[in-house]
Amino acid sequence: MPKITAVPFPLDIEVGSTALVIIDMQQDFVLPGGFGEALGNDTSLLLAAVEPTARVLTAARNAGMFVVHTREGHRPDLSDCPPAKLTRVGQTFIGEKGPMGRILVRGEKGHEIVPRLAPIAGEPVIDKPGKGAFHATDLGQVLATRGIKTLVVCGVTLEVAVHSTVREANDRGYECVVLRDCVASYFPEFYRVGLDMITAQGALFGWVSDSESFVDAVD
Ligand code: C5J
Repeated sequence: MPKITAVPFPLDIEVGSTALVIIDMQQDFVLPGGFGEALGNDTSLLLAAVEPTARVLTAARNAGMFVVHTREGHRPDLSDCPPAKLTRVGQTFIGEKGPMGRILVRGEKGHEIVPRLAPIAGEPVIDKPGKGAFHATDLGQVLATRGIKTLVVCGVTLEVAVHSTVREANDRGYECVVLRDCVASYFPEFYRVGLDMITAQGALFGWVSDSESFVDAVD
């Protein structure tokens, strides 16, 4: 069984019961003109995670590993958007028109996954209205149907959607491995602490590894 080098200790990852989960690598977060930039952030910090994730995605596909993508966004009428998300100062532009279409709205260009990581046939895309990928989605059902026990997690942002999803998954009994160069934050401090929080106290929420170790493990 492949073993991946990780902190706080190496972990077995059986290809057949492991899924690569790529979280919210959407144009709205990663490229200028979307949600991330509207919040006042430097989106280039997130773009840096795309190439390492592309290498991981290729390795996972070559190994025959199950791949799942998620997207954060809302129905065009915003009926699935919690009122607080619409009214909190700083986020009131959800649903407004930007250069990539209506911000965080399904069907708009900004809502799409960046072309470099575009899903292919057989890779489910989970549309989620929240930060965590299990909340109000069928992700649990999709993973259970495939007998998945371990999640290798990439995506953005580390402290928001990645952390929310890893915590939800950990509570549901999944082993989670976050790949440090395949996740990103708009805030360097959140990136550092976010990774430490996952592995603290003997893998409180899971493990942290990197793209090279993943590729070596499944090669
Ligand atoms: C944020 C996300 N950062 N997908 N969403 O609001 O991490």
